[in-house]
Amino acid sequence: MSDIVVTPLTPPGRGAIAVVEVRGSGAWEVARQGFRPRGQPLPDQPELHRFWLGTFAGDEVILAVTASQRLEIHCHGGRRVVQRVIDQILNTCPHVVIESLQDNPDDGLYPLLHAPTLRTASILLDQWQGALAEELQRIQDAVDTTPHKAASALARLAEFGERVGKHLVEPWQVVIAGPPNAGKSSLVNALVGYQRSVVSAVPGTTRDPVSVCTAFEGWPVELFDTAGLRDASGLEAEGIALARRRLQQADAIVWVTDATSPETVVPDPETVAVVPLPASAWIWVRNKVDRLPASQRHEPTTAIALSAKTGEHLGQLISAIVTRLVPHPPPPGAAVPYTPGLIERISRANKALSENQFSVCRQLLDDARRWDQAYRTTVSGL
Ligand SMILES: Nc1nc2c(ncn2[C@@H]2O[C@H](COP(=O)(O)OP(=O)(O)OP(=O)(O)O)[C@@H](O)[C@H]2O)c(=O)[nH]1
Ligand SMILES: [Mg+2]
Repeated sequence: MSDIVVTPLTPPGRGAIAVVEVRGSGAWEVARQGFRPRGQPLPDQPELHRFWLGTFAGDEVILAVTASQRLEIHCHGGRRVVQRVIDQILNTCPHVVIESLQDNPDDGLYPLLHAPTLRTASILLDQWQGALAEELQRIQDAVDTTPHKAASALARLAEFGERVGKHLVEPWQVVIAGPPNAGKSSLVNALVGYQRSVVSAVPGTTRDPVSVCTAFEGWPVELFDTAGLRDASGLEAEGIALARRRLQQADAIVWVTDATSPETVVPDPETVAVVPLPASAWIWVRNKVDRLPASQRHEPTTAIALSAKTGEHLGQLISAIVTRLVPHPPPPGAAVPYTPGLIERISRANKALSENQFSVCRQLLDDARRWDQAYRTTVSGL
């Protein structure tokens, strides 16, 4: 048996099912030696596009013939199961080449392997199908003929990179903050749909920032529940210091107040020492409106009146968060720079064009196109 290449096609430990590809002239022999079919024995020769249920290395798998000299083993997605499948292949044939997927953040394939939501994955697939390549080509042509059109298209592309491209893998950070006992932890739990944070009637319950990943309208978001902000000492003061640090890194802040409390605290950057954040990053929430009479529920303030307990108007908060994070979502099929390297080049090209440095701009766009091309070759090579 010879000439076998084994490639795990799915990123390690991320899916319920993993796919291990075996290709080469000895691939069918690997299947015949290691695979135990549920029913009839495997045929002597592979039959294209057929699949069989059975076991491989002790685990239940599906074996599929995808092309001549190419088959796939679909097994449980756990890392150990995949390793067992590979070990079993190595036991039957020591001259196997194991290929692994490139898995570092600057690699073109990395975002697609790690896309946390369908929406971000579909943006990446648009780029794979050439959305960014075509837009870069159009902009390059326009730099020479209609520079003002090139400038506006490039500015839009750079904005998509900064606003969206940076978060196709890494979630936005949204911090839930406010005075003690306002219902911050309850709100986090309501937003994610399960009891992630401890809730209690005692003010000062949450100490360390507690984070949880979720998605709003298909955009990946990491929510942080924080200690209630007030003058405190000891352990609570340490929790408050951590909360302030979190606030400074936030992409958006939800400031929760208790609508039934006589002293409603309006978000004040001075109070929480969040100097670098623009006012537009704040969303003010008046929680616990279920405890107010109907006439007082929607007093005219800029706050969103809601109830973490009943879920009333939670959707309004989600829409407000999404609008803060992605004010101009890219339409389906739009070009979006999708790796740190591409985002950086396109942002610099945009700056160069705005300063009439045409040759620098052209050079950077050329560079970005080469990068994008290399990425698409990697993906289609799979
Ligand atoms: N009626 C009502 N009670 C709520 C609501 N949200 C929270 N509570 C109650 O308010 C109390 C405090 O809730 P938490 O979610 O622990 O408040 P917190 O802001 O996280 O408090 P700390 O962590 O101590 O800062 C608990 O008794 C909750 O059950 C709400 O929308 N309606
Ligand atoms: Mg809490």
